[in-house]
Amino acid sequence: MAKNRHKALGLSDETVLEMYETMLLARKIDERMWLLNRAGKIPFVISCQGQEAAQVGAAFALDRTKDYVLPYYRDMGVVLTFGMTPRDLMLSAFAKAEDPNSGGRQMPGHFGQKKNRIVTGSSPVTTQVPHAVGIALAGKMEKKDFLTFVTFGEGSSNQGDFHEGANFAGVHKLPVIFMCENNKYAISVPVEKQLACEKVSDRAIGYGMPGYTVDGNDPLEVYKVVKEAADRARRGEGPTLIETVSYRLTAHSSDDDDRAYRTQEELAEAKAKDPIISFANYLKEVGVLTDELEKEILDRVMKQVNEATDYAEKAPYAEPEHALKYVYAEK
Ligand SMILES: Cc1ncc(C[n+]2csc(CCOP(=O)(O)OP(=O)(O)O)c2C)c(N)n1
Ligand SMILES: [Mg+2]
Repeated sequence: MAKNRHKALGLSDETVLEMYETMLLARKIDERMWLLNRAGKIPFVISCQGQEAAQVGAAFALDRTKDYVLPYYRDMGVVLTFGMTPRDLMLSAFAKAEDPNSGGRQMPGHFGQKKNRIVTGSSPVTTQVPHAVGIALAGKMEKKDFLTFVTFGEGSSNQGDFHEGANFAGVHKLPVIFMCENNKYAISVPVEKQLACEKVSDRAIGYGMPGYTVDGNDPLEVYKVVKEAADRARRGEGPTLIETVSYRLTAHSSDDDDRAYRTQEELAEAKAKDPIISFANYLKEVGVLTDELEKEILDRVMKQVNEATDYAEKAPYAEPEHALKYVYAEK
């Protein structure tokens, strides 16, 4: 039998199965969204596919009762772990009035849900980074017990917002975890044309914090490094920069044709390392997952995806005049 790595991290069999189910749920919601988009039922999709292990591994290492997350548009695995439901996500995809993220105003992927401490983001990439730093500063000043977790792509790590936020957090030793989800592309630009350094994590030294690069296809590796970063933050030792390396398995979005800039061979090679399949294989090797249980989980996931789709498709749109709500002061 293969080495049981999750026990060594203090993770129970139930917890790793829950991680697997959350990764699969994110994948199946995402796949359904592409079908709905191609059927002309929803306007836009931006995918988590290929990044579920990094997202779920990281989110499970945080405290879901008190930490704040500032996700970026691909982070379905993070928001599902923090309590957003498939129905919430589908309501957003269909842009319906009941969408908790923005009442159908924003494009999907602009996650925000106050009750689960998921902080809403803007469309310009990386603006969430200084927001995460500011929330961590406020928490420190008010002696509150939480950390902030912020994610962004490797392309976004070249924006000024990243460098300003990281420097400020390093100077003030703020409880922030910066996680760069390196998926090798920024739309059509490959990583070699984005970064002058070898790794995004090489930048950590410039901001006085530790930096780590881990396999983003392995949820347990990501869990381990994020857990250590969370422990450091809670001890008052400041921020950490983590880079998870994986691969974007879909086109940039439903409006992009990736055949114009990457080969089918490259994509097939990445698909052979699909994190959901490799995690299922690990769980089978250590005797936690059986074929029977795998089917049971898939059935449960698909039931949720179907129910969420039906509910959101039937749900009403917002009244047109609601577009002006929260724009002007109301008497
Ligand atoms: C400031 C800004 N510039 C450009 C864009 C357009 N844009 C949206 S996503 C994206 C690529 C970002 O790449 P990366 O950070 O690697 O994230 P990924 O999409 O690969 O996950 C760009 C250029 C934007 N939204 N905001
Ligand atoms: Mg990228």
